[in-house]
Amino acid sequence: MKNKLCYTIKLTVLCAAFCAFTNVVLAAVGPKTSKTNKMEEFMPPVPEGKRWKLVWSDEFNGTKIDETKWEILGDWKRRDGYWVKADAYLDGKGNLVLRTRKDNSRYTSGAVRTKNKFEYNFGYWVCRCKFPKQQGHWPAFWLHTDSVTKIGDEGRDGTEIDIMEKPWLEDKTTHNLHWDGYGKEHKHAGKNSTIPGLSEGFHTFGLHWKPDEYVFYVDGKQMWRTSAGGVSQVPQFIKLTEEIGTWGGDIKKAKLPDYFIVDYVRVYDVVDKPATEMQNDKMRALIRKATNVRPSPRQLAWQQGEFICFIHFGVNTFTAREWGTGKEDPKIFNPEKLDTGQWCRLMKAAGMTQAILTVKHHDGFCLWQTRYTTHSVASSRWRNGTGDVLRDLVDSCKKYGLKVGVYLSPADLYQIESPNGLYGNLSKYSERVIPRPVPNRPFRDKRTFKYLVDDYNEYFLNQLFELLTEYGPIHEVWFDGAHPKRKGGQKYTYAQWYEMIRELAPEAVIFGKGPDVRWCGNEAGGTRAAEWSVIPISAPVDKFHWPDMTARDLASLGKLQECLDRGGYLHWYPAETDTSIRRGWFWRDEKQQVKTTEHILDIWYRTVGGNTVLLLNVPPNRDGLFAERDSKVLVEIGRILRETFKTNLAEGANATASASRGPGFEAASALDGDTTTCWMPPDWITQAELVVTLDGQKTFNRVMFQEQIRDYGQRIAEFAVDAHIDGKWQQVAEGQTVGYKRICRTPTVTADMVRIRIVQSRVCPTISSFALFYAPPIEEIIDNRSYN
Ligand code: FUL
Repeated sequence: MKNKLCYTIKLTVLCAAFCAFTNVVLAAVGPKTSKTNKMEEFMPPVPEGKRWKLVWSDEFNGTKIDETKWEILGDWKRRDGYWVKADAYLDGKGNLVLRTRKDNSRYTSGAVRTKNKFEYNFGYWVCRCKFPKQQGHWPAFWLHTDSVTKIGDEGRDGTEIDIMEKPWLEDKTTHNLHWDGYGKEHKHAGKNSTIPGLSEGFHTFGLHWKPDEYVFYVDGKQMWRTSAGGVSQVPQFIKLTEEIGTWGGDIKKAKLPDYFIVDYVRVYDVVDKPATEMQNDKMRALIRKATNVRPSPRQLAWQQGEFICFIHFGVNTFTAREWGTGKEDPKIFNPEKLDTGQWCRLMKAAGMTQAILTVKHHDGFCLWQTRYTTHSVASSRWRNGTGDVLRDLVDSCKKYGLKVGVYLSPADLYQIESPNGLYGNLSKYSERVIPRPVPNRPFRDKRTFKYLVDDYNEYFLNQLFELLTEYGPIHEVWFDGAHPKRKGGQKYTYAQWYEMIRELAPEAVIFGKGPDVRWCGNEAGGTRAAEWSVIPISAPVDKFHWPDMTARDLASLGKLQECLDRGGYLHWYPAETDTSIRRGWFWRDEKQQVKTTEHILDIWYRTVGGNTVLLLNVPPNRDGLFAERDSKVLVEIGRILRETFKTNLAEGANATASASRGPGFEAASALDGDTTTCWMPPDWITQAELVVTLDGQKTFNRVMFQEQIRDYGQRIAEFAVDAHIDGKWQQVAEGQTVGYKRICRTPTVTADMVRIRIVQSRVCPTISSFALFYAPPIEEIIDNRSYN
């Protein structure tokens, strides 16, 4: 099916906050119709130690389509008919009806989709439905995403996945995949299946979407396995549609109205079985091992920073490029009004705690007064070559109480492209002293290092020495893995870099290509439902190469065991999520898209409230200032976050628990304001409840809690939050991991008690802090732009 229509995206912030990507679902699932209950539901096989977990569903109970889940499409032309909102409705008996009818001279039908409301990748997607009886139109259950139109990388960056289409009246259906757009590059794969009895009664159509394969099922029977298109890796939304067109026959011959009836749509994901189901010694030993992995003090301090500012600045700012060439004339760098004080005031206003500056991006231009190349601020017109952006920034950061980090790109196009460039120049490795002395530029720090290195690694280490001894303390060193170009088989002597960083900047975490902080895996601000900080690595820390880790499941017990079985290790490796406030990392012009306050806040909740640190890039403009639109967003998010988190509504509350391991670990420890103390049940009580009795009725929509990771590691694997409303418990949120911090966005409710139900944990859970907040509503926005 080809969908060439373009829609305006209506992004309802509150709705997105409750539904999209978060793990928050409302508990109020009404009674199921008896026809559904009688069905023994088929689920595809999963590996040992795993089970299916329902992550999203609609049973279509009630009388009105749930618009927090579905967008009803219409009214507009579609193929040979029209999609009309009135043709999509619930029948009050537990079914969605998509009706096809004649309306004067035109033919109309119904269609719904979950775009911006539920988008997900992988898992088991199933719909139970009954077919229309007439020709000229056909029903479809399919998955879609805008990026189907992206050319290149086949369907990995988005595939139209038609789980079911039935353009025939006979007992036949078709499954199809479309990728690389709908134009010249369009690619397709498909399979028809004949199934006796298909046209009568209800049938289920399922897709098991795995990272490397699609498996299509009808009534639990496997119909087609394929990895055509390379398998989509991106989140996609659901569509249920009725299509009017000649592929389905002649609509003029149809007796209308005709009905496509859908009993339910359910989406499941694979999760670990609860540890209680795996009592064996091996599993317990694994779980013990995993919870014994703890953060280092520098990792913990970094995590507590929560919200960091990334600052992409350099020659690209003046050329409007994302990646430079290395051939830029340094004279173009001239940010005449550069004011790092302004940057810092805005970072503070936003609630950020640290700044990370691209002191050298891939183009090789250096923003500090380095001794080791002239391709730097020293050759620019800015302050007649005497300026030093990093110096200004560290001075301002000191004044405003912000920490500093440096992004030093290992890739270096200037050193690649220049005739005497050091990168990949095939120089011999020999013992050299770092830092190499330079006439008239003495170092105050007299420490030296001896390393066996080639020219480029010496250059890199010399620069690290300058950065870490003359601008410190440096709290993060950011190593990017990108390579715009390679030359001479250049290798990086990472082990020496790390050793020198540890010696010169013991508080600094090493990001990315390094042992302390992992890249979350995307640049759009997304986080995993299960964001574990204990990660399996295939070699010891000092031998491991730190590849990008982008899989959805990095660290389930299954993954940990798999790695250990192959002789691997477990390592505390928490995630940092980098994203840019603008479309692109560098400032380009004032036409460049700036994300909205609502969008940044949404990302903030997912990242800071989802066990990662948020690294939000704010690129200065050619004047050397944060631009006006970016500044407004920073001030706004800071204001809203302060307003939201100023009053903890669990102040004065009491706590009890279903179990606790004794003195010092009682429920009250979760409320004492000290994150080093915690509530903790005895070992192997993996399911437990913490009940917080509030000081009266409180109205809230944010539930925040933390694990005591410093001493006990990360343990909670699945939880739910209930609110006691009008004398009854009602579930308001659920999720998987907690780790350093989880913030659940819930509907606004008034309750006198709140309960955290730990459904699954490693050894036993810990909760070191619990708080409730009320976030004032943000106006609905209409946003029809696409993001990075
Ligand atoms: C990427 C780089 O190539 C981009 O230019 C940017 O610096 C981003 C944060 O990391 O890998």
